[in-house]
Amino acid sequence: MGVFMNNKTFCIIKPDAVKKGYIGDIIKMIIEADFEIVAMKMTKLSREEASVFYAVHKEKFFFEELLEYITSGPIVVLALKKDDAVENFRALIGATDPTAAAEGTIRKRFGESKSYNAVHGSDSDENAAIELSIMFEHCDFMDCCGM
Ligand code: FUP
Repeated sequence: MGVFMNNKTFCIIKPDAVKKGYIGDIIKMIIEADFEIVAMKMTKLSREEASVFYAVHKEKFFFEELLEYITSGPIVVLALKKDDAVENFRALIGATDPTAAAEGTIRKRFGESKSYNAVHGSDSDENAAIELSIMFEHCDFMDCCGM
């Protein structure tokens, strides 16, 4: 194992999925895929927070649209635990473009387009650690206080 834990990942249930009432169905799929939820909250990102979170995409043509969208309404953020969490969660959510996502994936069921794709999942252990630290305080985690 490298410097980063490989048993945690970070998930966002994005504004489109929250607005359409999919929070419950998405969390059910996450639990049925044997992820443990170790932290969770509903929040709304400011433009500043979203710029920090999506800093890796700041040169991309879709950056402005991405900021508009992710700040457009409430989101649910989750810290998820499972062996090889990043890889397993990427498999559960499916391809970025929902039309290309495999059957049975979250994005196939609930995503609408490449931008409105229902959920985010970290793409590496390093980014999972960064994203979790941006969105949560250490004391938000169930396993930090032995529960
Ligand atoms: P993913 O890691 O699957 O979320 O996808 P990417 O890292 O390629 O994209 C990051 C975010 O940018 C995605 F949530 C969707 C958004 N995006 C767009 O809005 N338009 C695009 O053309 C590509 C990505």
